[in-house]
This record gives sequence, structure tokens and C-alpha cells, in this order.
Amino acid sequence: MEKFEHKYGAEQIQVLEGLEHVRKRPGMYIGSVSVRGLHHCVYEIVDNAVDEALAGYCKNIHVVIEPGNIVCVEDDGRGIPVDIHPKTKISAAETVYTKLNAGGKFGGDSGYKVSGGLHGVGASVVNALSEWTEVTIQRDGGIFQMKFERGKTVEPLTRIGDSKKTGTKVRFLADNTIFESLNYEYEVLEKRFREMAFLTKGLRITIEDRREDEVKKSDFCFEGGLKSFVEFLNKNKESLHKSPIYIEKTDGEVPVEIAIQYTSAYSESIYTFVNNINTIEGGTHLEGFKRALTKVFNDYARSHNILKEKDSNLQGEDIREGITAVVSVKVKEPQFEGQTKTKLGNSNVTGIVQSMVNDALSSFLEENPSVAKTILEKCVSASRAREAARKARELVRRKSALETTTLPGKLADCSSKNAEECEVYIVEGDSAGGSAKQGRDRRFQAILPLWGKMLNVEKARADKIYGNDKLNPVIVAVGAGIGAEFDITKIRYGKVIIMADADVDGAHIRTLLLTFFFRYMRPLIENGNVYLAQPPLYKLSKRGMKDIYCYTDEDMEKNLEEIGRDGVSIQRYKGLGEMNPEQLWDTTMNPESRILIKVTMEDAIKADEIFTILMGDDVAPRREFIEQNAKYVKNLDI
Ligand code: TSJ
Repeated sequence: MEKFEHKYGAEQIQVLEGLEHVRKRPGMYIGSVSVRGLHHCVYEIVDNAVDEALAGYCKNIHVVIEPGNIVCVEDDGRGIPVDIHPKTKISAAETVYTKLNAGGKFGGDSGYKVSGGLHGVGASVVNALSEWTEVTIQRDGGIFQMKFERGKTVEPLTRIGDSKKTGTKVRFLADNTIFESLNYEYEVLEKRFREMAFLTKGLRITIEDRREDEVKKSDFCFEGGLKSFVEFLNKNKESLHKSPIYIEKTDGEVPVEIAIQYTSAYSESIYTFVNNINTIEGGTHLEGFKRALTKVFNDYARSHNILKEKDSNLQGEDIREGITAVVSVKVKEPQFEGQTKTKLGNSNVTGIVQSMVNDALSSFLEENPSVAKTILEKCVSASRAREAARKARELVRRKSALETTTLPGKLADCSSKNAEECEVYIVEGDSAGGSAKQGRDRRFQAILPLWGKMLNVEKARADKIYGNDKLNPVIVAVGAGIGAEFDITKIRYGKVIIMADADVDGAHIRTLLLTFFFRYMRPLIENGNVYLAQPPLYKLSKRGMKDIYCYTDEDMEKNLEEIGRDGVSIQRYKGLGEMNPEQLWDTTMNPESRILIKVTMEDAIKADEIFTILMGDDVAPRREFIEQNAKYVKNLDI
């Protein structure tokens, strides 16, 4: 009896209630029950092993997706402690797995806990959301195992054998009554683990997908840490100096690691992390980094007479043109803010990062004058281009002040002037544009048709973009400027909706526009104003029945099963142009019935990455990328 006592004690009942709540409201713990939430569960488990690596006790982590979507994570750390705690009467191992938020106390001792947001919710949450879990620990000369079903202990921790090794292995099957799908996406997990390996110098992470006959496998281990990360990011770009500038230092309790490498591109790619979490909304660490960058390069340019007395300072954006950088900080009690809780709020971090980068970067420039010269030449030409862009813009303004209308001729504007309720559809192709114009509700829906080949944003600077006959109408229609001058309060439409065909060309246009918004109107995406229209792929018609529109293949299968296949004619829409105005309204534009996908920063970052590879100068990787990601490029996953 005594052995099971803890299972019925008051404490244990509370635990069960806690895990019951996780099953009732999974979204509160892991964000969603979509594939995203499913992936989150894997990250949650792997994070525990990475913590052991950060504490200095684990060198290898293996992740395997087994047939049937079982996930197995194994490390070679010390093994979760198995001895019974005298007070709680349960082992640390069992506590980690059954107590909500026990992670804070037991989940490794790197000390840099993740709080806020959805990270660090703990292994118990994953346990509660799994059909079954099996934990195997090797330590103290033994092999110990425990098993759970839907969060409940079915086999308490038991010694099942001897072992001289140490480590922790967790296998689990996510609960298919909770998650929409158990289909892990290998590429998504792979990307995350590659990132984790970059962020934890020397840690080896392998991932293997054994679900199909053809096994996929990746092995990541980077002795160079962030240096390797930046080289990886720049592999399809032309770098301006051989080796990334590297800073690694700890100020008090805040370790900072930064790598920087300039390229001949015009865009700025700065990735920031806090406790290994990608802070896509930036925050105080990014702020400190940018401030230091601006100050150091201006000081250097002044003291070395690259900027003359009469010259004005280089602006931040000039100095960040073509930069690729990764900033990683560890903060003991991080505050995450912003729409997606991925913006660091701790105000002391700004100064810490700033002074560290100030010192390290100014020494670097003094010691590497030729690198300094190359980078500054690029900054100066960026500032000239910015001047030219300003002039081009003023020219446009002056011209438009003289004209009766400031709006692009192709734009069919809406009658409402209340931006909040207004929408602009950016439509690919003239014929689809025509249908959209006729089908829309002109009170609040505007149509901007785009046609022909778009400008390659990768190879253009801001001045070219203002003068570009495809993008300029978009800029003028949105009405809020671009780049550093972009002013979200001036937008003319609350929703900017990209409407493109569901084919490769459509995907191309989508990627291009998203990349453009990401680079030149980022707040528009951050603020959630950019959407993708979802036109149907099929129409099912049957006598005596209203037409049914299907937006995915699964959608069609489901409908066919419902109405039966007999006498049904299936029309596949190849493009928006095939739909008449009324159909376009019914399926894609009517707010009552349409499907709109809100673009997130992550989508935009993905588009930007794809774009860099697709449009970069290097043809070989492009072909390779398209071949490897044919499915991905087609759906664009966005
Ligand atoms: F949490 C978990 F079960 F999800 C999990 C934990 C999953 C995986 C794959 C690994 C781990 C894990 C935990 N690996 N290593 C550890 N280490 C500890 O928990 C540990 C070991 C020793 C000591 C000690 O002070 O001796 C302390 C801790 C926290």
C-alpha cells in the first residue's frame, strides 16, 4: 500500500487536476492543437536535454520520428535524478513528468529559464497531451523506466536493469484526440534543431525520420557556434570579408554571443535569440545592438576621415545594409512582450549589449582596417542611395501635388475613407483584376492589379523601388511610405490582401510581395495587416444541388464522401482568371464566406529566406533548393 500512497495523496490529486486542465485547455499551454502545437511538444522535450548540455553534462541529443509518429528523444546527460525525495516521496523524474511547471525546479540547472510565452511549460504538459509516454533513465549504475497514459502514471519508476552509462530517453505518442494531426514535418523540426545546434556550440543534435522506407537524417554540430550560423545564412550570398566578426562575453549574469558578416546584398538580416528562443519581434537586445553598430561605425568613419566634418552622420539603416548578424543573449528572468510574446522587454539588456558591442566592435575595426574600409564603403554608398531615394520620392510627391489624383491609375479604389474597414486586393493578372473589380463591394474593397514580371527586390535598393512601375503603385496605394519612413498610422487600408493563383507563378508573386512587405513595410506585417486570399481549387456541381467550392484536396475528398461521387462534375480552377466576378465574390472576396490567412512574421521570414535562395546570384543552390523543396515552394506553406 505504502508504495502507491503518493498517488492518492492530496498533492497527487491536485497534480491530476492540473494535467486534466492541460487536456481541457491545451491551447493555453502549447498555443494551439495544430501541427504547430504538435511541434512545440517536441521542442519542449528537446529543450530539457539542451538545458543539460548548457549545464555542461550532455554532448549528444538524438531525435527520431518513428513509424506511427512516435517521437523519441535521447541524450547522454547525467540522467534525471531517480532518488526519492524525502518530502514529496516521489523521484525528481516522476515529478518532472507529472507536476505542472516542475520544469522550473528540475529542468536542468543552466539557470536561464524561459518564462512567459509558451516556452518552458514543461515535460508534464507534453505528458498530459500524449496517448502514452515512456521515460528511460540510465544513472547510478541502473536503468530505470516509467510509463504514463494521457498524463497518468501506469508504471511508476522501476529499476529494470544495470547500466554503466548515463542519459535520458523519452518516447511519446501525441494524443490524436487532442491534436488535429500527428504529421510532424521533418523540415520544420530539422530547421529548429539546426538552429539549436548553432546556438549551443559543440552540441551534436541528430534528427532522423523513419516513418517512410526512405529514411531522412541530419546531423548538426557546430564548433563555430554563431560564427557557423552566420556563414550558413550567407552561404548563397557574397560576403565582403572572410570570417564573421565574433563577440562572446558575459556581463554579470548576462552572457552575450554575437556574429556579424556583411554581404553585397541590400537587405538586412538580423536574427535575435533569448535563451535560445527566436525573438522575432526583437526587443531590448536588438535595440542595444543597433545603437552600438550605428555609434561605432560613425565614430570610426569620423576619426579616420571617411566622413568629413561637413558630412552628416551615417544612419542606422545605411550601416545595416547587407548585414547578416545573429545576436544571442541569456537572461535569467526574461520578460517577453509583443503580439506573439517574442519581444524581449528587460530594459537593462539594452545597455549591456550596447556597451559590449561598442568595446568589441571598435577594437575589431582598429585591428582590421581593411575590413573596416570595405564595410564603410558599402555604408557610404548606402547613404548616397538613401539620399537619391529621398530625392526620387520628393520628385514623386511634387509631381503628385500637381496632378489631380495621387493614386495609381490601375487602382480601383473604394468609396469609404475609413482605413479600418477598407481592404485592398493586390491581384495578379489583368483578367483576374477585371473580375475582382466587377465582383467586389466597392464601398470598402479596392483592387490593385499587378501584371508582368516583378522587380527583383533582392537586387534593388530603395531608390529603385520607388521608381519601379510595379511596386510604386503598391507603395502609393498603401499610402504609408517605405523603409525607415514607413508610418503605419498613414495606411489607407486595414487589410492588404494578396490574391494570387494557387500555382507556382502565384507562389512566386506571393513570395515576392511578402518579401517586399517584410523588407520595406515590416510594421504592416507585425501589425497583422497583411493577408492572403484563399481562392478555391475545385468546384463540385451536381443537378439539384448548390455548387460546392473546395479549398484543398482534403476538402474535396470530404465533400465527395458526403454527397457521393455519382453525377458530380468536378471543375478544377487553374487560375483566378477562370472565375466570373460573381464566383470570385462568393468564394474569395465576400467577408461572410471567404477564407483569409493572416500573414505572420514567421511566414514573412520564411518567404524572405526562400526568396534569398530563389533570387540569389548563385544558380546551383537555387536549382538544388527547388528540387529539394518542390512541394514546399509550390504550397509555400503560407
Ligand atoms: F524533462 C524531460 F523528461 F522531458 C527530459 C529531460 C527529456 C529529455 C530528453 C532529457 C531530459 C534531461 C534532464 N536530460 N538531462 C536531464 N538532467 C537532469 O534532469 C538533471 C540531472 C542531474 C542533476 C544533478 O543535480 O545531479 C540535476 C538535473 C536537473
